Formats: sequence, structure tokens, C-alpha cells
Amino acid sequence: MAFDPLPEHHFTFGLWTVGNIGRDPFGNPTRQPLAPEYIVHKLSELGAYGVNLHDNDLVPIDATASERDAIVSSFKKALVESGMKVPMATTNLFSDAAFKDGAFTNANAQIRAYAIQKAMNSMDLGAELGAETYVFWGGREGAEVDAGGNALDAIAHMREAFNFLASYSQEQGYNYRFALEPKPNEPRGDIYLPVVGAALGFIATLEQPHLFGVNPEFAHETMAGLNFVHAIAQAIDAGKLFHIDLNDQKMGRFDQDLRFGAENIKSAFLLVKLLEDTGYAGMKHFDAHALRTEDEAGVWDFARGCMRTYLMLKEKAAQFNADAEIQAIIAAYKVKDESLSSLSKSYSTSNAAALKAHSFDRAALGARGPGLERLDQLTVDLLLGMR
Ligand code: DIG
Ligand code: MN
Ligand code: MN
Repeated sequence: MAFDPLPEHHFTFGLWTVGNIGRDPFGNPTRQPLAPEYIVHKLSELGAYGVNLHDNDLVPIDATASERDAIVSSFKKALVESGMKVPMATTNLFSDAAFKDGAFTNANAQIRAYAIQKAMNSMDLGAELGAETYVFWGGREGAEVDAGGNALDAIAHMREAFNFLASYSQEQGYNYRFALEPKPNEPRGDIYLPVVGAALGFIATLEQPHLFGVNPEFAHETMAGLNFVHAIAQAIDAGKLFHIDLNDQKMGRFDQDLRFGAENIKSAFLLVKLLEDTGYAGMKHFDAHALRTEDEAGVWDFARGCMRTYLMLKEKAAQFNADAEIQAIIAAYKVKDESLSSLSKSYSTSNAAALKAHSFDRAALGARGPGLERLDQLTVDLLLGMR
């Protein structure tokens, strides 16, 4: 079976992903930079749907207005030639020294104002390119020193910035939905809103929470020692999975942004199954990059691998759902009791009395085996191609 990606699969890559030149904190670049237009055409040839960008992935921070317009015009030409879309845009609020101690959350009001200005200009660029999702990843929104008392102020500063930018988007007629991307640390010692749950709780405090969702990243929740599938389930339950950053990660490491499925194949399978079973209609964005060891050919192997693995796991999920033995075990695992479960569906004095009066055979409940070992083994068999 061929697992060839097509635009209808909605696979996207950031310009910074396949454009990663292999620099790391301990080493110089190992690859040459790739022009945005070249990236657009190459990704289109591989079957991707779109490309995402930070403002400065395309337009240098010190570009003049005329230079900006020329750069955007050339990029738009590549999009038209290739048919590639720009579903998501975001702002680089983490590279420039001005943001070294935060952007929206900076203790310096002048830097906070500059960050909002930069975000508005970047939102203008994204809207010009057709982006409908706007991601906020607070790479520098954090601290190494909390003695300055910024932890509480930072939340209020972020709320002010997001409320302001949501209103700017509406006044401009942009139909952005905003996606907050949590990360626990790196580059800051600790980053505010570190995980999906924290971001969901924060969104509820905004003026227009319906405009805000999350952009969870596999590597980031994994860095925090959390179960990414559980985080996605909560985001879906809340109607807040606006976007997703797919990649892979070894637990307890710096942000590796590995090729999707490169490390945790069972987690990747369960994630793809959850996304497919729930009809996730958003973009499947691979926020990852080729290993520093690779040359340009390795970069495109990386990009092909991300999409191929997603499609293979999608096929495995279909097999899992069609596997009679597996489905029988799951049916037995989810014990139904309509008379009992109806009592707690909605409260009433009589339901409470009936539930309090019911006698349970606690020993029998504790003795019953749920069959999870067998189910997990059949999942491994399936993933290893033995079913
Ligand atoms: C890092 O995981 C962040 C940045 O690359 C970008 O702002 C965001 C969008 O995918 N992810
Ligand atoms: Mn990452
Ligand atoms: Mn990301």
C-alpha cells in the first residue's frame, strides 16, 4: 500500500522546520539556508498542503517597507505557482535580544508594547497570506529568577496582550482563531503556561475565550513528563484543539523536535487514532526538523518520513477499529449498566437516594480483570504487523 501524502491530508510544515540549518547551542550550522520559495515548491512536490511561518522566517526584522513588499510578493508568487496554502502564522517574539526577558510578559512596559506592535504587524502579514490560525508560542515568556515578582504580573500582561490582539484582529476583519502553544521550559528556565491544562485554564480568563484554543506540541508535553494523548483528549473535549504540532521526543531531554513517530511509535499510533476517530479537521503541522547530522537530502527524507508515518498509523488505526478480537475486548472492558449509569446522568433526590441505597459487591468488583494486558499485546502485534 502506498502511503503517499496528498494536499487533502492537510500536512503542513513551518518554513523554520525544513529550513532548520542544524545550529545548536554547541555547534555551528551544518546546512545551507533554503529560500522560502524553494521550500514551498519542494514541500508541494512531496504532497504537503501548506507552509507556516513566523514573520521573520520570511521578512528580516530590519527590512524596509519596500524590501518587505518585494519579499512577500515573491513568496506569494511561489504559493500561486505551487498551490500551497499558508494556514497558520505566528510572530517571532523569541530571537531578538529585545525579548531576552520576555515579550508580552516583560517587566518593561516599553518591551511589552513593542511586542504587541510586532505581533500586529505579523498578524497583518499572516492575513495577507491567507492564514486563519494564529499561534502564540511564548518561547521567552518565562523566568530564571522569580524574585522580581513577575509570575503574577506576567499572567495579567499576557491576558492584556491577547485581549488587545483579538480585538485588533476583529477590527481588521481578520478571521483569526488564536492557538496558544504551551511548553514547560527551554529557552527559558521555566515558561509561563507550561502545559495544555494551564493554557486551557488561562483561556477561560480572557475577554473573548471563544477565539482562543491551543496548539499542543507532542515534544513539549512529553518534556513535562505528561501523556500527550491525554492532553489532546482534554483539548478536544473542551473544543479547543485549534491546531497541533506533531513531532517526537525522548522524555527528560531538551526539545528534540524529532521526526513524527521516530521515538514513541505506540503513543504516535494512539494520537493518530484519537485524531482520526474524532474527525480532527485542523492542520497536521510537523513542527520538527531533520537531525543536525543530515544534509539537504536528509531534510527531505525527514519531511517524507513525517507524513508517511502519519499515513501508516492512520491505516493501522483503521485496522485496529476493524479488528473483531480487539473490539470485543474493548466492548467487554467498557462494562455497561444502564440502570446504574442513568442515576448519575442528572441529579435528582430520588436518583441520589437510589444510588445511596444500592448494594455493591465490592469484592467482586475488585476481582474482575479488565483484559488490558491482552488488549495492549494485540495493539503491539498490530503495530508490528503480526495481525
Ligand atoms: C516551537 O515549538 C514553536 C515555534 O516554532 C512556533 O512559534 C510554534 C508554531 O508551531 N512552535
Ligand atoms: Mn518543540
Ligand atoms: Mn511548536
